[in-house]
Amino acid sequence: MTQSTAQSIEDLTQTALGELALLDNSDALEQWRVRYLGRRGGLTSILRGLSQLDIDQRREVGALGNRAKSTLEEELEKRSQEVSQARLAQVADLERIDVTLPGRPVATGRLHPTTQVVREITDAFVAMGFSIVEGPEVEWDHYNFEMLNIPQGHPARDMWNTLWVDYVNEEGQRPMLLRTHTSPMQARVMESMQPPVRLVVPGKVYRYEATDATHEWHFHQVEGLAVDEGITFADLKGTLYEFARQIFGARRQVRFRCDYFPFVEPGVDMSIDCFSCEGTDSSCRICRGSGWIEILGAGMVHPYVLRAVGYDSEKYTGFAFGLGPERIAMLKYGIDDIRHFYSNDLRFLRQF
Ligand code: 2NM
Repeated sequence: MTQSTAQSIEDLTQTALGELALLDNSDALEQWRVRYLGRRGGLTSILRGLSQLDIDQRREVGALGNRAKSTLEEELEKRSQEVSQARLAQVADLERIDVTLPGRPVATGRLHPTTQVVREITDAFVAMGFSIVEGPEVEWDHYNFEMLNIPQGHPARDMWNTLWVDYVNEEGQRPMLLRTHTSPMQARVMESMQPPVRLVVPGKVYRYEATDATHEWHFHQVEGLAVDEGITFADLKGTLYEFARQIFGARRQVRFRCDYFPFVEPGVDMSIDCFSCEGTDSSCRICRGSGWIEILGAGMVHPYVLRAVGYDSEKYTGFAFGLGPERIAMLKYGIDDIRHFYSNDLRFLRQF
């Protein structure tokens, strides 16, 4: 009995130590402790059996058992220390910062080239006392055409190939559209306040149009308006000349020529002298040898438009203008295809 109990203690000790060496975390160590040293553990069971033995054997085997218990406890303590040290080292390794490594670049976004140019343009007018106003992109025929002296059947409606919204009213008409210019907002503002008015309306506009290098079905406009007593064509010229110099540089010259827009009379277009060849290159890519680049349309607000919004056209006069930021950006940056703006090619966008 003594012999076999002593052997069990020895076997159990060897098995336990063998397992202990393989444990690498505190949960496993605790399970090991319960298995061998706990109240129902292997060693405890053996020692409980000692009561069956006579007093001498009990003393002898008891001493053996206690030594085994101490050995297991000491080894457990040692292994616990090793495991927690290893864990600390692991954490330290994970958290180690190599301050000599180069920083990782932070990927930031940027403003779309159209947005940048729209802001440059509106900034120039804000500096001259204009306010910025924005309006709806889905408009009524009423504001987009009727109020701007373009009634139904007017040949000038052909100038704007309109995208109509499917909505049909009680009279069987489709009165809703995607605005073809931003001027409907100017009609809305004039309708809601008396002069003096000085505002610019930047925003998206839409045309039912096949796309090519110089045409998109959606693009941007900045349209402007100044109405007050005594505003003359000289105010139009001075304002737009100053604008051209802000955007294209103080050396620029401007040229006005007659043009037609139904909401103005007289109407003009404005060109700047070619900043690329200064009129010296007959095969210039920018001005095509003419020496002039057309950058906007303008005119004196038609009396019909002033009357439509409820202004006294005998008392007030005004000038208005419209321009395309994409076209301005194409000229400024030498972009040869308007479709680059909205095809979301990062190789294009990252250049701005
Ligand atoms: C242009 C050219 C000429 C224009 C006119 C108006 C309004 F609302 F006052 F009648 N807004 N914008 C205008 C005039 C726009 O774009 C080429």
